[in-house]
Amino acid sequence: MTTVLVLNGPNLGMLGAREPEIYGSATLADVEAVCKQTAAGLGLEIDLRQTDDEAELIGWVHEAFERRLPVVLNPAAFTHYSYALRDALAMRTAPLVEVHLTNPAARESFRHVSVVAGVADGTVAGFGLQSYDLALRAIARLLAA
Ligand code: DHK
Repeated sequence: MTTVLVLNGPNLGMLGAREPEIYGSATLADVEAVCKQTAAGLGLEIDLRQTDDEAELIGWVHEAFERRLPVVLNPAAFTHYSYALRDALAMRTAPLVEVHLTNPAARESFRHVSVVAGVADGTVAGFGLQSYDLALRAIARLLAA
């Protein structure tokens, strides 16, 4: 069974407590539950991880490269400025879908740029927890294509 890495960047471990008026009341454990349920229906397994550390996240991207694993990635704030993350993702050997809970295009101007989007197959943003559901469905389509 194919494993999908569901990688989450800084501050996403604080979901539920973090600015709930923006990010909602769901926790990262709730994100994991949605991902597990969706993945089971698609015949996939997920390995969900979160870090506040850019180097650790890049290490996981290298692991995905080496193991040829598809990735659903919420880079959080790294989305907007981490060229190092972008360069790691450019090496990818399997589908990559960028995901966001909120719609960055409808928020502050610094969130309007994603340095990651250009190396992803696509981006799902603005649907809260369901963004992850949709991203996994996109991964399944890409794997089947
Ligand atoms: C999460 C973050 O932490 C922000 O830095 C991004 C993203 C948006 C989200 O909507 O999931 O700008």
